[in-house]
Amino acid sequence: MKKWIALAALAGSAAAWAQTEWVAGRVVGVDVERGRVTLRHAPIKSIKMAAMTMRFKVADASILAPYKVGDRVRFSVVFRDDELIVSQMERTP
Ligand SMILES: [Cu+2]
Repeated sequence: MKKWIALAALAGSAAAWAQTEWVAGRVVGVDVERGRVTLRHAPIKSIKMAAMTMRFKVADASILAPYKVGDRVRFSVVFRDDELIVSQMERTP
């Protein structure tokens, strides 16, 4: 049973990885110390979230270092321990 659950989890994460949804956003606030970024983001279809401005936790606070308010970005989110976090982010023109 345990083995089955582990396999299902693996399959699930592989599928999620294959379908990474990049979401357009604009940086509204950066808190490197707390590993949080506030983004005004486009709808996130995979989790049925409408466009809004919200604060996200990031997977690794160091990814925030190069960003400042006003930057245009694209990012992807994942659920980790029941929490929505930004796993990847990059600047867009
Ligand atoms: Cu949101």
